[in-house]
Order: sequence, then C-alpha cells, then structure tokens
Amino acid sequence: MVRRDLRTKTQGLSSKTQYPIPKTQNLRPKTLLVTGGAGFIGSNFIHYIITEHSDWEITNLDKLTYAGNLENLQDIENNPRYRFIKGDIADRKLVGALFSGEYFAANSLTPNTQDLRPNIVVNFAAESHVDRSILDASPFIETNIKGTQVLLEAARTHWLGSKTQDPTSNTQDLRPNIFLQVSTDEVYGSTEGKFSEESPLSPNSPYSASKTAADLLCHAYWKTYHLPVIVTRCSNNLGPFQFPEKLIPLAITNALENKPIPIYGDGLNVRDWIYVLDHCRALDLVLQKGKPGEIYNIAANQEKTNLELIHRLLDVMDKPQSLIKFVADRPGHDRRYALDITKITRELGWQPIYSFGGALTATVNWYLDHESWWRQIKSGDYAKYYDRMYSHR
Ligand code: NAD
Ligand code: TDX
Repeated sequence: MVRRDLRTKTQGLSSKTQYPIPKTQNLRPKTLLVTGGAGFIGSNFIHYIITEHSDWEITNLDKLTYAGNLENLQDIENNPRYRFIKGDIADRKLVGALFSGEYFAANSLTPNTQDLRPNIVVNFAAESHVDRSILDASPFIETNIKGTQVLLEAARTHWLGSKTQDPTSNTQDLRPNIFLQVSTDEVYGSTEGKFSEESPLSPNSPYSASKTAADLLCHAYWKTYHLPVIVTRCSNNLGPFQFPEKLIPLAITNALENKPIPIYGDGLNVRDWIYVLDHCRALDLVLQKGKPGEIYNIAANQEKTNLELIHRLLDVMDKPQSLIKFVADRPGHDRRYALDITKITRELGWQPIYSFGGALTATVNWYLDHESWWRQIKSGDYAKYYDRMYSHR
C-alpha cells in the first residue's frame, strides 16, 4: 500500500539507482585493505570498487560491531576478488600479519599469497554515532584513535621499513602506496561560514574528538615518516545500508511503522547531505589522483535544517507531518556543518552528480525494498538502545 503510493510519487525510481555511474581512469591494479567494509559507507564503497575496477583486489577487515552487517555484502561474498576477515583494526598482531602476507598464507586464502598484501588502505572502520559517543566514549578512543594508529604503524613498518621517503622530492614516487583515512566534517566543529581544509580543528563531541585525533596522527605519520597518507573529510551521507540509528534511516523506518520521528531541540540544526555514491566516487578519485600528505573536503552543497529534511521526507513518503516529535536536544549539538569543496573540484576535477531529491527518493525506495534488513536490526539489540535513548527524552 505504502509502496504503491510511493512509487506513484517518485515516478518509478527503483532502489537500484538509475543514475549513470561515471567511469574513472584506471591507472594500475591495486590491492586494497578496506577496514569497516561491512558498515554503511564501506559496503557501498566495496560494491562501487568491485564494479568499477575489474583488476583491484579487496580484503575487508571488519570487527562486526553492532553496525557491521555481512548481509550488506552478500551478493559479492563469493567474488574471487573479494575476501572478508573478521577482526579488529586495533589488533596489532592480526594487522601486522595482513601487511606481511602471513595471514593470507596461513589461511590459504589464495595460491599466490604475496599478491594480497595491501598497497592501499582505506580506513572506514570507526565507531561512528555521535549519540553513542555521548553515552560512552571508550570504544571511540579504542577504535578511532588506537585502531588508526595500529594501521598507520603497520603501514609504516611494511611499506617503508627502516627508511623514510622524502615527500618533497617527487610525490609521484609515493603513488604505489596510499593510506586513505576516511574522516568527517565534524572535526571542524560548527560554523556560520564554510570550512576549508585549512580551517582550525574544533571538535565538540567525543566522536568528533576521536576522529580529529586520528586525523592528527595521520598528519604526524606523513610529516615524521613520510608515510603517504591522504585524509578526506566528508559531510553527512545518505543512501542504502545505513544503520537506522542515524537520522534519515531512523526517520524512514519509523515513518513506515507510523511511529514518531524524534527531532532534537528546535530542529534548526543544519547538515549538508551527500549521496553515498558521490562520496565513493570521490574516494576512488582521491586514490587515483590525490596527493600524499593532502586533505580533501567532500560535500555536495545541499544544506538542509533537520526540520526541512524531515518535512520533505514525510512528503515523499506520503506520511503525515504530525509524526514529528520534538525531543530534548543532543548535548553539545553542533548547529551547522558546511564545507568548501573548491580544492577537490579544482585539483582533482570531482563534482557531485546526485541531487538531494533523487538521492532521498532512492534511499526511501531502498528501505521499502529491504524491509527484512532493517526489521531484523530494529528487533534485535538495537531495540534496547532505542529505548535507552528515546523513551524518557
Ligand atoms: P558505520 O558505523 O556504518 O560502519 C562502521 C564499520 O566499522 C562497521 O562495519 C563496524 O563493524 C566496523 N568497525 C567498528 N570498529 C571496528 C574495529 N575496531 N575494527 C574493525 N572494524 C570495526 O559507519 P559509516 O557511517 O559507514 O562511516 C564509515 C566511516 O566514514 C567512519 O570512519 C566515519 O567516521 C566516516 N564518515 C561517516 C559519515 C556519515 O555520514 N556516515 C560522514 C563522514 C565520514
Ligand atoms: O533521532 C535523531 N534526531 C535528530 O534530530 C537523530 C539520530 C539525529 N537528529 C539530528 C542530529 C543532527 O543534527 O539530526 C542530525 C543528523 O544526526 P545523525 O544522523 O546522528 O548524524 P550527525 O550527528 O550529523 O553525524 C553524521 O555525519 C557525520 C554521522 O553519524 C557521522 O559518522 C559523520 O561523521
């Protein structure tokens, strides 16, 4: 019933996006270690890369926390260019064995074990939810800071050995290895203008403080050891596979169940939304053309107050605006994020291609088409979290 109404309203957009996926230049085969690939952005990224680069190998290291879900990757689990390893990025021994190739040999993952040693790291693994970091910051410190340092150190040991490379001589020489740290606009704090890559860092939540610490470690490994690190800072993503603790999937799934949608404070906090595939396209380009030691902001310049966003969402879903329920604000709630993307646009030629309206509709349709995916999550441990977070708010 809901589905038919929605289809009429959205003029036939299906859950499989109908946007064209642009081709990026294939420069050389790569062996990727993707961490946190069973989460929202990581799983979209793995799908994207498997489709776009027929000669890239992917190893996905994920701890499978509450946010990690192997169902997100079910369709590619038998792809010979993809393998999953359950493990923690803060586990020095395991991470070292992946970089040395010992892990692949010991587990007979491939007849030619050396080939799988990573020459690229894309670090998505993180505790990613601000509200959870307010309840307990400890896992954020462990994964986001310590875990990143373990990965950096393994990359340094195995990529550089005892030598360091001079980053000023010829950065093209550093291209074979890239450590890409997937960071966030939240490291800059709240703004009335726009943040460039030069803006001071001013994180306000335990989550963003931990991501900032990781960014600074990346900077230190570049400056001190010349490890070829690139940091990207992206704005709020929307799209398939997002865990329903975040605003958009929480609102979609609550609306489908005719449950209230909690809006913090006055609902006038502003976020800048980007479709997850645009983020993946940008990361792919950064891997191929980005300069070691650099930071790149990624955003789509689609700012919305939370209230505007939910009004629009309810409209798309043909649900009543009366589902909106104002609740107590998030402590330390950042008022507005906004990024200046001149650098990635000018230097790498990246542009977002997905409109907010199209992305919102495609996302709603995905949740409609994947009801068992989110119902399974919402009926499990997540129900306890939801109760703790919202029942007395
Ligand atoms: P997510 O919470 O959906 O996924 C995180 C993944 O990391 C999960 O699969 C989880 O199991 C895994 N993980 C957690 N701790 C781990 C550990 N110690 N070792 C190995 N794996 C571990 O997060 P997301 O929204 O996909 O975000 C991915 C990355 O992108 C994060 O680093 C986040 O800070 C960043 N980011 C997210 C957004 C956004 O809007 N969601 C925006 C900008 C940047
Ligand atoms: O129930 C809610 N009600 C509400 O009003 C929730 C969950 C959120 N909000 C508000 C808080 C924010 O202003 O909606 C906005 C978006 O909230 P989240 O979805 O929790 O995202 P945010 O805090 O902006 O952080 C996200 O973007 C940056 C990701 O979770 C981070 O991982 C990323 O770094």
